[in-house]
Amino acid sequence: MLSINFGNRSQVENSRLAAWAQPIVDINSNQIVGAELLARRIHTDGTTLLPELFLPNMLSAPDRLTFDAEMIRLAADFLANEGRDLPLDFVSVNVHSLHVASGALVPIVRQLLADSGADPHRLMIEATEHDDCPDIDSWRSNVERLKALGVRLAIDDFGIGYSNLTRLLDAPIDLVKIDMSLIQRSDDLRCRALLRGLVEFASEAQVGLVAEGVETNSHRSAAASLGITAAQGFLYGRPRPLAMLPNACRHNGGVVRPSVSGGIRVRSLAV
Ligand code: G
Ligand code: MN
Repeated sequence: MLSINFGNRSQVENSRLAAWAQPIVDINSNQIVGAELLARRIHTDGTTLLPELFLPNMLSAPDRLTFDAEMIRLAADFLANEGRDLPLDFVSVNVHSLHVASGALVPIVRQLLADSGADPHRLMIEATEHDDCPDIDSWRSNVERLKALGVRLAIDDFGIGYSNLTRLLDAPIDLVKIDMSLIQRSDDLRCRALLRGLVEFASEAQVGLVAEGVETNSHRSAAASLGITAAQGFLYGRPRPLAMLPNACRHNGGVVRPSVSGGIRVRSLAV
């Protein structure tokens, strides 16, 4: 049985970083097409600590950069080893937008790709919209430098926080992940109109879209009827230890059975 809590400071000190993964599925076939890695810390006593505990302590830029690099290393190592032959289009990892805009991630990603031998195209960098990113010119040029390494770029949590339309327009983004707050109110006519515009933009700009926070069949069908082709959320599966992802991709040909109680069942997927 997985035991999870928010822990305390001394638990964080006696713990190691681990990656968990949440599937991203094709909204029509329910096939797993990608996975987002999410940070956890595993205490020496086996308890899993959630990022709400350890991430807020780490918002200063150098610590956060090291943290982002460690998560990218876990993703790259997975892609080069257990994930090498899985039919996954990408594995994504969250980074602070400021580290994209500053260029600080470029040498790190280059080095981690070289160290691991991972296929760069299968690594998706998610720049979160929780963080301000005031300098559009350096955003564009450093997104281009990252893309020159062969990796793909996603905008995460689009629609909340510091979402900035010029960031979409000015840089060669591959994927937009639409924040769950928009997906979960997509029966609201004005919200649907906004999402229709985003779908039209994505088709014109050849950018992929993921509906985040799909928890119910009505979230799923609203997103599908708008033309959003990929989804992520509790309907398909909660985050699970990364070691369980290969089984999830192989089980039933990688087709997830949507379930309001959580999609993938832990017990059927022994680590
Ligand atoms: O900001 P980002 O989109 O990277 O956050 C992913 C977070 O969203 C994870 O902590 C994950 O557990 C959570 N999450 C994923 N799917 C759902 C969902 O369907 N509903 C809710 N409420 N949270 C979700
Ligand atoms: Mn994310």
